[in-house]
Amino acid sequence: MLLRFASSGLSAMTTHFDERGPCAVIDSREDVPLRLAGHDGDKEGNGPGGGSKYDTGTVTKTRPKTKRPSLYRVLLLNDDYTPMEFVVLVLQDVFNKSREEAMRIMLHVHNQGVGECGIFPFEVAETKVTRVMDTARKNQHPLQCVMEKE
Ligand code: TYC
Repeated sequence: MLLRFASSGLSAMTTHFDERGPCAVIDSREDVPLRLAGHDGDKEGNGPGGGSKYDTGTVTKTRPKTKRPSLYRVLLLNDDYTPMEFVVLVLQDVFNKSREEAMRIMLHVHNQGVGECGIFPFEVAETKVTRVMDTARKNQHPLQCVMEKE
């Protein structure tokens, strides 16, 4: 985001002056690095915000870097023994699917061998896989659930 403010009437800000008068206003309330736009320094030693002839009097605000979490696809695998109804109930319970959607996914897995239950951040995917596997083991079904990086 580009910040450009007049120097008057902004009491919470500090104003930088050079030979041309007020040229930059810095928000002193935030711990965010600020630099003058339009020039990142050069071999003459005019660093960012250093007051070279390239100064535009505009301040840029560097955003803290944010990373989106990696996503993981949770897959259900077919087998010959787990009852269809059990798979449908697991899809409804663990993946919050409607009865109709759960039935559709179960039949897809039954016919194709594998099917997607959802895509989630790592820890959510891991928890769902664990819930499916624990429920299957407790009920002595060989149902398998895995996750893969999207
Ligand atoms: N193939 C199983 C059956 O015929 C049903 C089933 C569907 C099992 C999906 C696992 O992930 C699965 N009883």
